[in-house]
Amino acid sequence: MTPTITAFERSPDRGRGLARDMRVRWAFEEVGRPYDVRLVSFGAMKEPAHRALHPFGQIPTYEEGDFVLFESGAIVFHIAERHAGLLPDDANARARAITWMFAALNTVEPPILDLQNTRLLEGDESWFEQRLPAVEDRIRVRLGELSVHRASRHRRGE
Ligand SMILES: N[C@@H](CCC(=O)N[C@@H](CS)C(=O)NCC(=O)O)C(=O)O
Repeated sequence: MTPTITAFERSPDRGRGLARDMRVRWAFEEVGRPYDVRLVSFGAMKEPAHRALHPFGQIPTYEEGDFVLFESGAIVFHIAERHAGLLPDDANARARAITWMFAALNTVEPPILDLQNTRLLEGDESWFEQRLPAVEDRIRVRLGELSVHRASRHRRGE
C-alpha cells in the first residue's frame, strides 16, 4: 500500500521546502519509494479528524492503512528501517547513524527553531533586538562545534 503523508496546503515559507514534510519526502526519494501527499489547511490541522492522526495538530503525518505515525524523525526512521539505502547494515554504524538523527532533532534543530520563533512570534516585542544576538549566537556555537568535530575526524582519517 502506498503511504500517505500530510503537508501544508499553503506553506508559510511560500513553498521553499522548510516545512518538516520535506525530510519525509526526501527519505522516500532516497529509498525510491512512492508516496501520496494530502494537503491540509491550518484550520483542518486543528480539527479532531487530523488530531486523531497527530495529537498536536501538526504536519507531517504518515498513514499506511490503519497504521499512523507522527513526528518527522519517527517517520524518517520508520522509512529507513523498512527500506535499504538510508541506514547501514553494520550494527555499530547503524547506531552511529541513529545517534546523528537524534542529534539533528534534539541538539541542532532547537536553537535554529528558536531563531525562527523569535523572528516570527517576538518581532514586535520591545526586547526583540536585545534578545536576537544571543539567539543567533547559540546557532553559531552549535554549528561551530559540528565543524570542529568534523575537522578532528578528518585529521584522524575517519
Ligand atoms: N517535532 C515535530 C514538529 C512538527 C511541526 O512543528 N510541524 C509544523 C510544520 S514544520 C506545523 O505543523 N506547524 C503548524 C502548527 O504547529 O500549528 C516534527 O518533527 O514532526
